[in-house]
Parts: sequence; structure tokens; C-alpha cells
Amino acid sequence: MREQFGIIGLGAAGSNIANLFESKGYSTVYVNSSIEDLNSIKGVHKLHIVGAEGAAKDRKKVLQLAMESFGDIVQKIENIITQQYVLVIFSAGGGTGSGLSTPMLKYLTQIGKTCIPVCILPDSENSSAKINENTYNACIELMSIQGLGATFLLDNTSGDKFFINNRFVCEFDTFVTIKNSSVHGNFDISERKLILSCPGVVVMGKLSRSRSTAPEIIESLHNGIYAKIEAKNCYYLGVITSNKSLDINSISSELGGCYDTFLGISEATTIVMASGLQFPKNKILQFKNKFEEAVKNINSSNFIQDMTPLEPLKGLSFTREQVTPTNPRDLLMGLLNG
Ligand SMILES: Nc1nc2c(ncn2[C@@H]2O[C@H](COP(=O)(O)OP(=O)(O)OP(=O)(O)O)[C@@H](O)[C@H]2O)c(=O)[nH]1
Ligand SMILES: [Mg+2]
Repeated sequence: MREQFGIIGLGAAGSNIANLFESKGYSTVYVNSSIEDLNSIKGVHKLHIVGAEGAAKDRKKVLQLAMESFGDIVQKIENIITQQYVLVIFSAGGGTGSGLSTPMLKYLTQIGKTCIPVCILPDSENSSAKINENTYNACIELMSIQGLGATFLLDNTSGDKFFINNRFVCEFDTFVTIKNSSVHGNFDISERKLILSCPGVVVMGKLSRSRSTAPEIIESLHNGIYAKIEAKNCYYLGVITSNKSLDINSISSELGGCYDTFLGISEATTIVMASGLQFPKNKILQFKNKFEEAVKNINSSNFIQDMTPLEPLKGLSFTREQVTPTNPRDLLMGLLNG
């Protein structure tokens, strides 16, 4: 199943996680504005933004730097990543990954890919005003992109960053590769792809074979490496477990009810995924508040950039919208001028 998912790592953090996927055999591409960062990765397909020496946490600067080479970069990516399902991995806090995430996700969606964004949320409390500002702006953009699949929000307050990287890759890889069966039918790869195609936020949990009761599975969803679930109701819930008597409806009820559930039985381990959740509004606003607080303390009004209203938080659609293609250069121009 691994061959059905392509991986794109943007910036340093995105590339670190992408590299773990490559070591498991996934088709992987790395994009960075910093040649030093690319050199530090042992990967096959590395794409440098021509002429750039890093973006120094400036999201707009990376768009300007990529203006001439973005078309070439996406062309190369299309040649390497032939899969329908593409994980686009980046940290929202830096310049390169955060800035490139929006045009990359929009472009790939426009050419018909099912994008699965994997967005790292920095530890707001222990980050600079600039990182908080970037994170908020990247989240606002991410929530407004039409036609995306499920979005993973990795929460850097949940542990050490390398622990989070390893944990995410391990959980995702298990979800994709685990063999299972059930009296109700196998929880097959098309159902797993359906869960991953659902717009909104997705969370996962992985437990050892001996921990497979409904409360333990629910607990794993609430205490994983992902941004905490703030609003009830998911759309899809999938569980693969050794517990043949598991009542999946009790997990669904605890999540406020789901549109559909999938259950598979495996002797190996327990893995759970819930998708179609709302974006965590309070968590995202924390970045804005932290930024504004720091700016107030710095007491320099011209430091404040325009913040777009939180419109996209209001509604979520569960059907991927059709989008019309734009050429790569116009896409960057639109973002710079918009
Ligand atoms: N989970 C996780 N977070 C990371 C990792 N590396 C950096 N971060 C976090 O991501 C933020 C910085 O993002 P980077 O990916 O380094 O930035 P970049 O995309 O390379 O952008 P520039 O260097 O500014 O051009 C910081 O808040 C870090 O704490 C990583 O490997 N894993
Ligand atoms: Mg960097």
C-alpha cells in the first residue's frame, strides 16, 4: 500500500518527517530554499529554489524567491510523485515550508491530486512573535483552500519534535499497511483512503495489542501528538483492533456521533483514525493572541500585519470541491498580491 502515497517535505521540519517516510520506501521529494538544509537530508529527490539562500521565516519572501522556479519545481514533482494521494508536510512556523504550503497544496489540488496536509503547529508559548504570526497566517490559508483531503495538525507541545516525527510516521504507516479482516468485511484500503480524503481535521491513535478497550481507544485519540479535538462530531471513524467484541458505536458516541464507521480485526496492534473534525479554533487563535501580546509589549504599531477574519472556521464541507487550474506563476502572484 505504501506505493499508493507520495510524500512532499517542504522546509526543514517537513523534510525531516518526509525523510522518515523515504526510509520506509515511500516516493519522496524534498523542497527547500536552503541548500544547507537539503544537504543535511539523505534523500534521492531534492529540489532547491534556484537562487535562494533560505527564507529566514519570511513567508512572503519565499513566494518571491520561488517566482521563477516554482513552475519547474512542480513539473519535477509531477514526474516523481505519480500517486493520487500526496502528503504535503511542513511546519506552519517557519518561512519556507509555511509559505510554500499554500501554493503547493493549491497547485496539486488543481491538477487533481488528493492532498493530505501534514501541518506542524509550533509550541506557541515558547515561540517568537514571528513564528506565532506565521503559524496563524498559515492556518488561516490552509483552512480556506478548497478541495483538500484530511489535514493532520501535529502539536509540538505534545512532546519532543523528533518523538513527534517518528510517532506520526509510525502511526500513518501502520494505518496504511496493517493487514486485517472482520466478519463485516475487511477494512480495506479504499475505505482507509476515504477516511483520508475527508475535508477537515484528522486524528490518529495507536495502541499495543493488549490495550484495545473502547475507553483506551478514545483516550488515544485525545492524548496523541495531534492538536486537541475541540468540537464534537467527526465524519468517519475507522478502527483496526484485536478486540473482536469492540463496540465501535460507543467510540462514535463519545465523539458526538459519526457519519460512518469502519472496523477491522488484526492480531498485531490497535490503530484508530477519526476524520472530518473541525479545525481547533481556540488552538489557532492562541497563535494570534500570542503574536498580538508580544507586539503590544514591543510597542511598535507598524509591526502588526493585517490579519484576515476567521471566516473559514464557520463552515466545513465534506465533499471535495472542484477547482479550476491556474498556472504556477499566476498562483504565486495571486498570493503575493492578495
Ligand atoms: N515536529 C517538528 N517540528 C520541527 C522540526 N524542525 C523544526 N520544527 C519546528 O518548526 C518551526 C520552524 O520550521 P522550519 O521547518 O525549521 O522552517 P522552514 O520551513 O525551513 O523555514 P525557514 O528556515 O524560515 O526558511 C519551529 O517552530 C520548530 O520548532 C521537526 O523536525 N519536527
Ligand atoms: Mg529552514
